[in-house]
Amino acid sequence: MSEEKKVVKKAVEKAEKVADPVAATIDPASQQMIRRAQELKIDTCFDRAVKMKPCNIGATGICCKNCGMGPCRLTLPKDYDEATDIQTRKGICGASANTVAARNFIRMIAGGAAAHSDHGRCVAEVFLSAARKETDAYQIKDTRKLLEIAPALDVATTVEVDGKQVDRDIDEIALEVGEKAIEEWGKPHGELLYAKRAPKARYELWKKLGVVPRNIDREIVEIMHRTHIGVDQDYKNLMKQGTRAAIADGWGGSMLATDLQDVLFGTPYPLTSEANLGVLREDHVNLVIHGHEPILSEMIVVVAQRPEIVEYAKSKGAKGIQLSGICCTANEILQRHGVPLCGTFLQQELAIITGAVDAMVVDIQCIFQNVANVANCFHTKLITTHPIARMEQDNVVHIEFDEHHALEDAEKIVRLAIDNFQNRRSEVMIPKQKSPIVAGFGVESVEYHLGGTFRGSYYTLNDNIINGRIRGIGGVVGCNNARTRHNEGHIQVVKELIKNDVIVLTTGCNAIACAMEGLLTPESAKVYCGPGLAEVCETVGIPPVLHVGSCVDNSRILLAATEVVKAGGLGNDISDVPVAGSAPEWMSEKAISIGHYFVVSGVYTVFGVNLPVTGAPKFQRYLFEEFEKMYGGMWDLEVDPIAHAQKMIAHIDKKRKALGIDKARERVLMDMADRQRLEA
Ligand code: BF8
Repeated sequence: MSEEKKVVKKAVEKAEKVADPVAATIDPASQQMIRRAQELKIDTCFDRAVKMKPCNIGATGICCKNCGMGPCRLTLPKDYDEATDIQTRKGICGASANTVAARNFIRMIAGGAAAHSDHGRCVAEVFLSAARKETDAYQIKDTRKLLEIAPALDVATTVEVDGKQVDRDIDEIALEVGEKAIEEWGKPHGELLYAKRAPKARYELWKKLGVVPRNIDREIVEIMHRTHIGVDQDYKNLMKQGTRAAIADGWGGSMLATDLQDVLFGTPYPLTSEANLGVLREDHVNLVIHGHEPILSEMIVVVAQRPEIVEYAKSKGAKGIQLSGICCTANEILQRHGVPLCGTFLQQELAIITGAVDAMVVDIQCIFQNVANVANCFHTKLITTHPIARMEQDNVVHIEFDEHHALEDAEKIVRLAIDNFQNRRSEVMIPKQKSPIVAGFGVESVEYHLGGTFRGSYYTLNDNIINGRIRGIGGVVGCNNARTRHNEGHIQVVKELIKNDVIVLTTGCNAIACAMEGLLTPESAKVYCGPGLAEVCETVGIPPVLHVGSCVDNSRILLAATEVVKAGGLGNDISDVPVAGSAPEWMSEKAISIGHYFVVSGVYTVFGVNLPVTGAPKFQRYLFEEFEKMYGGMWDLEVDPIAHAQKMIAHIDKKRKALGIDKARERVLMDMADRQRLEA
């Protein structure tokens, strides 16, 4: 065979390689859609992951492409010797593997913090417009939450009149909150105001270590400066800046996004809904909302409920309008309106492959460019809406969304979806799988459910941790990753935790995975939990896995942990509490930023899949071991989901022992024979 023929044969073989649906995902609905895509010869991320092998040098964190002399690949030698590594393994400029891995790592933090924080900035701008009454579409809805966050932004809620303190005008407070909030991104002096929302001991530790952020943008910019060729060449100093930027994300941009969204759109309280591709309805106009900022999706929810719009849909032959969500926008409109979850990050192409999606509207983050190619194979209109997130394909419609005419823009989008209903051209195939869920927990509703209106604190949660019914708290979050079986890691980690009496707080795509698996129902407690957690869930009527929102809402987990500290009995800082974090299937830079702000807030945090640090063992040890000495929290990597959960449980037990509450749990876990012996 000629060389040319060999090349063509290889290319054909490569092109024909497709994913095994069962190996690709644990979800039967997704398996069905992957098969359907393959029949239709439409490639999905699952097929592309089979065809494209990852670069092992990049994946282990030791490829430097920060200047034009590289990329320099600092492959880990078989005879790696830490003593000589710094002299023998270096880039053209001399950068060591530790420097390269740390630079890459904090650039990921910068990317993630920028994404969350730019989202937060956009919300703050809309908030300010609403406070100034420049827009009718957005109003200050949750005044209770406004009054709660105002003091943290140094905004007074009362004013002195005739020697007495009286309530200040709510519009005035909102305006000042908006102005103060927006300053957090770029103020020239002072420090991030929300840093003081952390437990006092944590804030003081950050102060001592010099990592309290100055403002949000500055910390991100400084990462880009320090990682430029020839600037910071000390992995410890690089990580110090990575830490400052991560705190600016978790306790800054993300926390402000969550708070201001709650004030504008309402603080979530538990509600019921459904999850998975089966929420699409053949006889309805299906409009799928995908992305992250609720600024757009909130308006679509409003417009889609208007009677004249529903009538318009009926005039086109549909029975109504079915909204559903993908990715974190899904979590946002679920937690405030009960709009069902259509799927996770890896299901975005699969939703269109059902043939039932009349329009998919996207804003920012986690949107595959390939959704445009998939949409082109169907009648689906793909609509981009954000000036910073457009697509090159010709079939994409761009309707730029502007808060000043938000409702008009939303109406244009909904009508486009309705008008497209009659254009369905291929056979519709909607998987039947969907699971009932209870979602919409927040710091406030956890307090209500586990503390009651009488106490109004985290006392009951703490009490159940102290008496051992609840062993500890797991924050399990993050993405899906096409390099690992979709949802398998998420579900195995969460099931192992709840089986061992660890209550789980979840966000992001982990929350959607748990929803699809039926873990977000109070009934699941009886099936999957250990006896202690099952008893608490049954008594209080909550699921063992609490959906606390989207990825920016990981800030809710930080504040919940802070409330646990404040309620007393479990130490003085987050690092004392029996809590552990996890992202079993992470893939985004946002996940790295989240992981790092969990770690430096005092939480032991385990990631699955891989971490781009393993090519620089000394740097890896710094993150995995030495961070614990400084921050009380540290990174870890564990690919096996059961071992992953067990490591979290071991950490939780270590904290229980340090608090002197390990004995209480041994008592709780007496079996029936033990009890009978005692009674006798
Ligand atoms: O912000 S969990 S895949 S959707 S990055 Fe993206 Fe990851 Fe999903 Fe939400 Ni978060």
